[in-house]
Amino acid sequence: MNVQTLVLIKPDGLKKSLTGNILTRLSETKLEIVAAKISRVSRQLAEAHYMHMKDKPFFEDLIKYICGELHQRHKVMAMVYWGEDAINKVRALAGATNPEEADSVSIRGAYGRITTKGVYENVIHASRDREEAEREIKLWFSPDEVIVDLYPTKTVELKQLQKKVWA
Ligand code: 3AN
Repeated sequence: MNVQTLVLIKPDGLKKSLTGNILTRLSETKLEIVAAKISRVSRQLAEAHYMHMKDKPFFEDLIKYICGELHQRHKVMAMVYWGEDAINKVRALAGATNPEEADSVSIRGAYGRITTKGVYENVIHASRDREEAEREIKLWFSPDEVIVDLYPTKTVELKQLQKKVWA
């Protein structure tokens, strides 16, 4: 059965020019990329993404990390991978949360580190389960940015919408 999962290449991955390596590793899964973009990460988006971590002592560092404040790269690469068993396949390739404990050939094991301040710089995010994937995909992408219909949508009429277009 096809499922979808959110993948983020975090600011450390972008700063270390690991995008190509990570995408190559992810291509081993033979999953399809159905959405992709480079995204600025506002504090609001970061807090919503990591809302389940808000009571952790490292929450503030985690927010600074994903917002790019630790790497002077205020962006992430966000993607939706889609296909058979996508969540488990991507999580297996990503490796354990703690990069020191991650299998050394996993993405986090190969490229992640723990800083002297104790921040896990683990290069990549991958949704944990189907509920988390749905919440996260809806947070990072609008329906028209995804090329397959993943979740039900509705059409709303927006009046006086201001939108930037090419001049
Ligand atoms: P995962 O990203 O593997 O699903 P979560 O959801 O438990 O793991 O944690 C979210 C993020 O919080 C991790 N990717 C990592 O950046 C950070 N994190 C988790 N546990 C710790 C920890 N003990 N110390 C520092 N950072 C952590």
